[in-house]
Amino acid sequence: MTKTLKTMAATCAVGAGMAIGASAVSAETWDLPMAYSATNFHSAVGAEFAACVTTGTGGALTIQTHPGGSLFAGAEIKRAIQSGQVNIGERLLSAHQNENAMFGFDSVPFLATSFEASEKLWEAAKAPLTDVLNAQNMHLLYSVPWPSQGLYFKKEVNSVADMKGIKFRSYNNATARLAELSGMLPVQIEAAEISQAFATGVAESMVSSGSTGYDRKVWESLTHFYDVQAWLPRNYMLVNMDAWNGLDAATQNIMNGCAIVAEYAGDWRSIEYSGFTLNELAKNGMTVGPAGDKLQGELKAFGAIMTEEWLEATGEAGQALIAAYNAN
Ligand code: PCA
Repeated sequence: MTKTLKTMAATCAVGAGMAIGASAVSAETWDLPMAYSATNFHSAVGAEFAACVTTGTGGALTIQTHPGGSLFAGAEIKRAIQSGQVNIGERLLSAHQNENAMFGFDSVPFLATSFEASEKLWEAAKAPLTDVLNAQNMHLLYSVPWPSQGLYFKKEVNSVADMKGIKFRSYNNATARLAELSGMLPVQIEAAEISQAFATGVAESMVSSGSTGYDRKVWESLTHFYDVQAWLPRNYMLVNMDAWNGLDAATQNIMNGCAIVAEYAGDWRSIEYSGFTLNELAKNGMTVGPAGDKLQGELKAFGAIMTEEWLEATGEAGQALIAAYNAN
């Protein structure tokens, strides 16, 4: 090696060493709490999103997911993000409808009952919801719907009269209100805890997707799933606004790119998981099918009441959202 080459090689080595040293100093890890089991499709999409950001930033920003409520229970995740206890997290926002009724737009019974309608509703809701989230010091990255919501019981149910007095597991205000209107007794329980709640008899019914029934193996305690297609609630990937503003533009771009891919992949997984999980419920011995006309009609009437109540609670913002949805 000539002297010049030797010098160049040494310079490169020092340069590379400095670069590695510099990125090691600035490398950060963000913990990402999630409420649902690691095998759930939302959690799988979140893990892929995290890997995308980690790879995309060359490890300068590593995102570490914590599924199953292991870092923060579902009910605590939103506050943890807002307050900066964590920089990023995923949450079902309809559970926070008591803070702002707009968070419940995705849980109005029979407003949007298919994946297609849910997508249309989301297009109409995205701008106003982003405003609400920004005002709460959060940046929205992406949102993915759950499959449509059906009713689980441990007996055959043909009408609302059959539901009277049943202990019902709720996950937000809308589910609790539906229970109340049907004469059931609501008790709010996170998905991570429901297998135990059903096994011990704390709850004996719920409204949820086939996905959550499958994730929590509810056939061990429950027998019937009525695919009433009431609504498709959504999960949201949220970043603390100060943490977001602290990122350089290149990192923000990578995160936004990964978020677009995650939302797209999540939409498809939700559709696929829907059919797969309903089959699995049946394979494991549950009676799976549509509700009878009487029950479906009675539930629709509750939907009309709850739509009125939601419009009353949201006022002009809710009216504008529905108008935008209908115009899409
Ligand atoms: N599963 C979640 C929310 C909606 C759903 O399908 C749950 O039951 O908690």
